[in-house]
Amino acid sequence: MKIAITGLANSGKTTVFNALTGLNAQTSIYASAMDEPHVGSVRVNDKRVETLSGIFKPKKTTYSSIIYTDFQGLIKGDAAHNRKVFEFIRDADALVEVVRAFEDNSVVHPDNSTDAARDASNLESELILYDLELVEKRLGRMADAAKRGKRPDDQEKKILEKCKETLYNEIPLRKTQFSAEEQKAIVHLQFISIKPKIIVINISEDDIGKSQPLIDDISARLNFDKNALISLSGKIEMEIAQLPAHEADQFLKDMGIEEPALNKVVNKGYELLGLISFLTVGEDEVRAWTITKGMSALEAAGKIHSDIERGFIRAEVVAYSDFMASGTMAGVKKSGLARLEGKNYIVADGDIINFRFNV
Ligand SMILES: Nc1nc2c(ncn2[C@@H]2O[C@H](COP(=O)(O)OP(=O)(O)OP(=O)(O)O)[C@@H](O)[C@H]2O)c(=O)[nH]1
Ligand SMILES: [Mg+2]
Repeated sequence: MKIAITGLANSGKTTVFNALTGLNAQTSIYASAMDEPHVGSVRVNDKRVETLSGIFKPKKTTYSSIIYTDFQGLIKGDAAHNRKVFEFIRDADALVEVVRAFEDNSVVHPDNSTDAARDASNLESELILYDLELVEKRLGRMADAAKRGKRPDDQEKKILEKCKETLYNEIPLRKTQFSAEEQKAIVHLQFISIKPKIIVINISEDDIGKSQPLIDDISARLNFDKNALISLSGKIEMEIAQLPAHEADQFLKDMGIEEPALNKVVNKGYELLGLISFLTVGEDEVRAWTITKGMSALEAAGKIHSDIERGFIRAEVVAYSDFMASGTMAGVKKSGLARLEGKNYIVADGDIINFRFNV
């Protein structure tokens, strides 16, 4: 999964990037002008993988991972600049938008005052404007081609008109229902406002544990899903991410933080994108694989290797909880909790799968 961190200049994007990745990219009180995004890959903590690795003692243990990117800030009303920024994040699966709510006179706010709801609303408008430009360009090209005698693709045109109307009404495409067919027809356009978005409200450390009213206010004013709003102190979370694990735990407790930003963002990301994990175990490797909810056993097999998909015979499936109840594969089989499933079986989160295949 690829997550792009975005937001206005000086909102704390790089600080949050460091908090999420444990890296130490340069932050500054001035707007940065980096040419290339920061990129960091982070493993997705998964207790099940840890536990299974302890049991199977494999040569290798592999967690799922998330790639985070951090780039220049968006600028309100500067479509040319924003276009440049968006070009870098068009292949992201989801956006994490950092919105400043911390007060600090030494850090310049591009609009000269701290107002999280205003900023979040402005950012949403920039996403919408970018997509609208994209749709209009595409429709314009279709019209030109029609003039030259090329028959337009009616299906695509209809979907683009639907997108255009939505965007004109200042509604991001992520709030629109598209059929599977429609999605397929527009996926190549790589819209920005269609991507699932998590808003991170970057609060002052004094406001930790007190930000619910702010979250409620932003959610109401923007008509934005409360479930996809997270508040955290970027500065503190960045400090935590640099500490060794045992010290980090104590620090979190002292600060009254229930869960570090890292976990919150990953959990929300999985939830919004509808992702789940299945597991493979053995002496060689214990591994978590990330897939989309609703995928079949055959598609899951293809995630591992196209040969396994092609030569798919059966999937031996054991639910993680069933495995843990008996502790060994032999035990699970004896109690009849190991299932043989076919191609169309819908994989569940935590399934331990052994694919039988023949190529
Ligand atoms: N007090 C306080 N300062 C913060 C917080 N988060 C970031 N800052 C400070 O704000 C300044 C900007 O932070 P960055 O993380 O560099 O912001 P950015 O969004 O990456 O900025 P650009 O890349 O320039 O757009 C730095 O001096 C940070 O130390 C916070 O939660 N509290
Ligand atoms: Mg930065």
